[in-house]
Amino acid sequence: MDEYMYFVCFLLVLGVRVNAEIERPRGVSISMASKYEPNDKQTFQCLDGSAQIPYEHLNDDYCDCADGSDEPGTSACTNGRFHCTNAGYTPKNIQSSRVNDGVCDCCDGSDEYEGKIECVNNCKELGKKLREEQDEKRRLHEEGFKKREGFIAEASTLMEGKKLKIKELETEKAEIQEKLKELEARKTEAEGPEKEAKDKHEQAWKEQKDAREKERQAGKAREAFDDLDLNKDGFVDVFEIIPHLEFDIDSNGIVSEEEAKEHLEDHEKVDYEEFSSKIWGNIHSIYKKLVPDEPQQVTPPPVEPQGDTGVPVPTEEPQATPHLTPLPDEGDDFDDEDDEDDDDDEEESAEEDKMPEYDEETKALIAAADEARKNYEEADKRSRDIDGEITTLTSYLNTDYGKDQAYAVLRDNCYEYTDREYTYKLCPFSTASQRPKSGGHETNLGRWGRWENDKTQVYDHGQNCWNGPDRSVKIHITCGPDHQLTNAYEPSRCEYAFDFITPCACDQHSQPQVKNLHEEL
Ligand code: MAN
Repeated sequence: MDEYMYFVCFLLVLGVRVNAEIERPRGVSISMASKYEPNDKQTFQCLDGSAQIPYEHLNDDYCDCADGSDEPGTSACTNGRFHCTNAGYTPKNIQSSRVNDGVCDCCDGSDEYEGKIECVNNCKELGKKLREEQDEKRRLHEEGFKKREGFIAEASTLMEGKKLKIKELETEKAEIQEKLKELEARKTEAEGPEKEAKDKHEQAWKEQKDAREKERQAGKAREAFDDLDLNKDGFVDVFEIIPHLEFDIDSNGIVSEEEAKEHLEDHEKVDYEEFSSKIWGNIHSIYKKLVPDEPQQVTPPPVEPQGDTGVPVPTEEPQATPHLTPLPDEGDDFDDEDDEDDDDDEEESAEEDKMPEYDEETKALIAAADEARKNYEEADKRSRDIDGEITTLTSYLNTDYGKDQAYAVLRDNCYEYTDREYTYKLCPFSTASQRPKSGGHETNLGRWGRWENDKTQVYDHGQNCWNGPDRSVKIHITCGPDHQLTNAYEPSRCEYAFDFITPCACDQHSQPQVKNLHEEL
């Protein structure tokens, strides 16, 4: 036996696997193999440096190292790890306690070498399946990547179109501004004569109306004077005012002489001229006509029977005057005829108060001014609409649509996801919302805020949460074959998270890494 063969036999005794490539004790990965190479002194240094043990104590089913590194291939150390190579599939580290426990944990069956159970090596099949899955993922990614290229081109065309539109609108706006100046001048020009003609017409009508009103009031003053002048002496005096309870200033139920006098502007009596020019204007709104009533104790100063002079002279005894009561207020059934007369009067006066139509010349001036106003207002509205359109377009262009502007294609679209309770909606670069499945109001979860990183968006300042923050959403974006909201949840109250897949996220860097199908033996 040559020296090499002797060494191999020595290793086999220790449970060290030998192959053409790398020799290492059982349960050790290729990457760790160098740490397990025997040194000159044939010792092993525990990986945590806690001890140095003879090489033959490796995998001797007795735990020497505090970190369990001396027993990678047995279940002796509670904290040890066993490495399954799983050639053809993915390598795996399992807890040492699972070695030879009668359960197949590694697809290559290497963890059950004592034969408690016969493990079938199905790593190849698993590897095949995994490769197929990864191929499908790669295919979808490729598909997404191609779509993304298309979106980038689409976004670029879209942006160019919008920039062009802004230019067009700006040109139109400049033209309209010029036109507006001219239209405003024309409007002012037409409104001058229009105003003059209208004012003239209205002034004439007002004068007519005032004259009519004056006449009407004069008639009413005459009527009231005649009614008040009970003794028909051509004067209204204090004692003729007293029966009129509407002149009771302090509301004590009677009209005192002083109160009566106050209404007569401190005169004992007034003739018609004074009444109509000074008194009527003050009392017409409160005055009420007296009507016959049950006898009541109204006591004007007693007057003596007319003497030779014809002037009434006060007598010793009070004399009854006709018993009168003010006319009832509107709404009483009293004296319907009079009411009707009043109604007729009012209708007539309302009819008279209506301004007559403008004459033909004024009408033509108004029509011309209306036309000038209409033209100005239309142009002004267009100018304001243009401002609005430019603002919208500018905000569109100023939004960050991610690398290569690929995400711009998502704008103006909305995506929904429904769970047991809510339908969640995401309108990228605009809003996120939530609406109960059972019906009811939509709750605003946030408006477009910012990119937190190249695959996470934030929508914030949503509807305030009772006793909590304003609602907000984080959108976690991953590559997928189509734009789709795939999940929505609420990690903490009123703070939501959406999962969104889209080809826009299929950039080259995020291509799925093919999992290392370990070829090591
Ligand atoms: C609504 C929904 C929920 C949220 C509560 C907070 O019911 O918006 O998502 O947790 O309000 O009160």
